[in-house]
Order: sequence, then structure tokens, then C-alpha cells
Amino acid sequence: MEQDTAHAITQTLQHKLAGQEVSTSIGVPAFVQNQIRQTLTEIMEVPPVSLMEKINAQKPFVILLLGPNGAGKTTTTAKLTHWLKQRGKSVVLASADTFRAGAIEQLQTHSRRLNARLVHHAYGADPAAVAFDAVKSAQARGEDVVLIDSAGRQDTNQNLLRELEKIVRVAKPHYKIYVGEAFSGQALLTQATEFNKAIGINGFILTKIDSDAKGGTAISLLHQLKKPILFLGTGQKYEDFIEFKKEYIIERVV
Ligand SMILES: Nc1nc2c(ncn2[C@@H]2O[C@H](COP(=O)(O)OP(=O)(O)OP(=O)(O)O)[C@@H](O)[C@H]2O)c(=O)[nH]1
Ligand SMILES: [Mg+2]
Repeated sequence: MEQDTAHAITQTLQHKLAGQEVSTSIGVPAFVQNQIRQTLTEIMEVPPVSLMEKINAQKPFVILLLGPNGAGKTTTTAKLTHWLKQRGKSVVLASADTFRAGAIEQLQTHSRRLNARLVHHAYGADPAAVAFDAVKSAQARGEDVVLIDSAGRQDTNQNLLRELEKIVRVAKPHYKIYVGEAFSGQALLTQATEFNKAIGINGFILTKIDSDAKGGTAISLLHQLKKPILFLGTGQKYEDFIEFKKEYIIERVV
């Protein structure tokens, strides 16, 4: 857990616990555990958001998925497609990673399996132009959601930030989701803060929670950036994707 968040938790707990009298019927361990749960709930409080409500209100609803190299953007784009299709939405995929070898084919495979239309250009093409074409064609065809899968780079590479800024300017996504690895802790906070400053992030999806010991990153992220976590990636399959609930993390921690 990030240091400031850990400090905020211990401070809050100290206020809640110091000088408290605990009845023997509850017992100290259960009392303390309850206070920890309550503290974590408060620390993780952010304004609630319903992605589906937003999608229903705007057609096509355009979502940009962004984040560092290998975080799981493309897999998450596919999982989100699956989730949306199960809920009766038509989905268009924009292959705005024209940088990494194999990126277009990777998304193409998902688009075939999931029966979602794919918009792509050649490698080296302008990612913003791909995103723009996807949005325009979705408008013309009356499709519900456009998911823009963007490229990753190591850390907060300036070229990538410029590329993402251009996608945002040109394709005007309604929602920008930062995809990060649940176990990357402080590195994720630092990167997400930088991406947020440069292009503005609306929410998060944390991947690979199946390989994270606890979920302290989720707590720190909510406490520090005050933006919602929408989903958690819990494995490599399309179904390994759950809507975020604070309780899920609290159960892992307490
Ligand atoms: N265990 C586990 N693996 C995941 C999860 N999400 C993604 N992965 C794996 O992480 C690896 C990278 O996933 P990609 O979706 O290609 O990541 P990316 O961010 O698109 O990568 P670049 O486009 O190269 O930046 C793949 O092997 C995925 O199967 C998850 O929730 N759990
Ligand atoms: Mg990718």
C-alpha cells in the first residue's frame, strides 16, 4: 500500500479505537476488525458511476483504453467487449496500436471470436485516424460502443502521451480508462497520476488481480486519485472479469 494511504488508515483507526470500551459480548478482535473494515470503506469512497447508464445515454459511446506496456489493455478490451455483448450492445473495436508487431492480429482474433466489428489501418499508421474512422463508421451504422485499444510503451513515454493526446483530440472519447496491473503498487500510482495530468482519466480497470497477494494497490489508487475502479481482471479468459466492489478488496485484506 502507498505510504500516504497507509498513514491515513492508521490515523483514522487510531481515532476510532483509542479509548474505546469494548463489550465482552463483541470482543476486541471482532471490534477491531469491524473498525478496519469501516475505515477501508471510507478510505476507498469515490463518487459512484454506472458505465452502462453512460453507454445508454450516448450512441456511440466511445471508450479509450490506455496504460503501460503489457498491462492487459488488449485483453481487457476483449473482456469488455464480451461483457457488453452479453448485455446486448453492439461493439466496434478500433485497433489504435499500430506500433507493436502483432497488435492488429491480436485484436482481430478477438473481434472474430466475439463477433465485434474491427476497424484497423496498417502498421505505422496514425492511431488517431484509426480511432476517428471507427467512431465515424459507428455513427453511420448506429452501433452502440466504440472501444479504442491503444499502444503501450515502457513507463510514461512522452511519445505515447503525445499519441494519446492526439487520439483524444481527434476521436473525442467519452470515457478514458486506465488499465493497470493490480500488483504494480507505487509504479501504477505514479504513472496513472502522470497520464491523468496529461490526458485526464475517468476510471480504472485493474488486471491480474489473480496474481496479486492482496489488493493494496486498489485501495491506494481510490484514496489518492479518487476515481472509480470499474472492473477487475481475474484471469486470462473473457469471463475472468468482474465488476469492482470495495467488499471484494476488503475481504482480501482483512
Ligand atoms: N493472469 C492474468 N493475465 C492477464 C490478465 N489480463 C491480461 N493478462 C495477460 O497479460 C498479458 C498481456 O496482455 P495484453 O492484453 O496483450 O496487454 P497490453 O496492455 O495490450 O500489451 P501491449 O499492447 O503490448 O502494451 C497477456 O498474456 C494476457 O493474457 C488478467 O486479468 N489476469
Ligand atoms: Mg495491446
